[in-house]
Amino acid sequence: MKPISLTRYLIEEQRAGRINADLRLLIEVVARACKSISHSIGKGALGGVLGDAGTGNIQGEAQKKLDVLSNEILLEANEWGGHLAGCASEEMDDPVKIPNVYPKGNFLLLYDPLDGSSNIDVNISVGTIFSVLHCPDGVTDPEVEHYLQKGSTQVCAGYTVYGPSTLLVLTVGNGTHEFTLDRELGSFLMTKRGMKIPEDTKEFAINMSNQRHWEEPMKKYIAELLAGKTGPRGKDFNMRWVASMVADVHRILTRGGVFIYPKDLKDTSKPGKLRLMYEANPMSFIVEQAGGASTTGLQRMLDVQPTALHQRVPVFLGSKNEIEVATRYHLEAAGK
Ligand code: AFP
Repeated sequence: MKPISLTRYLIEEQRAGRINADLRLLIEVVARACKSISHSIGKGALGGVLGDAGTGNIQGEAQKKLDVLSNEILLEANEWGGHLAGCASEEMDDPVKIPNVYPKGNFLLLYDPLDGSSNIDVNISVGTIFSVLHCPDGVTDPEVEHYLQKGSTQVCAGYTVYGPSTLLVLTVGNGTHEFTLDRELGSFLMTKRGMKIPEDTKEFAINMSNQRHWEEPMKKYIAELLAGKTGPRGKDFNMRWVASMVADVHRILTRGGVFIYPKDLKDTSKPGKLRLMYEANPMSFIVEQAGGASTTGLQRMLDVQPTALHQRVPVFLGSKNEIEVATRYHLEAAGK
């Protein structure tokens, strides 16, 4: 049977009353922008888009040309559509206001336009991550405070992986589904409905080079996995680390595993590397909708009350039973 298109899937979700027309059109606009990013990435060196932009973002990280380009593509595609009250990005210090010449909608869009961009110059998968929130009632010109909503209030979350094929993985709160870009047709077609993360796993993803900086419960958890069959867990574990969150999370959605970016003591001013609002929250919504779990090590990610737009957070996500063990060790160490 021919796979259904993203457009058909979204219309069916609208008919079932799970999304409204504005959210459907907003997702279509984001998907269209991602096709354009995929096209630019696909050109590689021939498109003159590789390398550094010579600028930095709010996190003090060097921006790649493709970070800047992807951000502009998403911004340009979304500001005139009439579905947004505002949007915010990893690459911009402050949220962007919708110009007055365009109609405004009542959704807020947050995104990381090109996650894993330090991989772009070596031709390894990168991606876009996005999260959609309601703009609070009565607010027409949203400020930062209006974006600071718990992840549990997200109405949609998704990511694309620009890899051997371009994939879009999406949830509107009714399961997590995968769409593959048909490059000839130019449309996303559903290739997996209702993705399910196995509850148990023998695979973990973590940047082991930070091991000496980790807190004790983290060291203990990973030491047990490394001990394999001869250790307390009684089974051998394998390790994978792409250093593109989208690719690591996609592997976990496909065959299980855990992805951990813990807090470490290398720079105590940073409670982790990853960003809550446009990395951890959308990924956590997607993972929970696929039967997995996601925590900060101490609490459910989607229950964290954000305090800043670019806030960092420790991330533990993936196969439920493993996340439960890692989280338990952290809670015990914290005396909870
Ligand atoms: P970049 O976008 O700077 O490449 O960072 C990618 C990322 O935020 C996430 O996608 C990876 O999982 C993680 O950082 C990789 O971190 P390490 O550089 O510590 O391996």
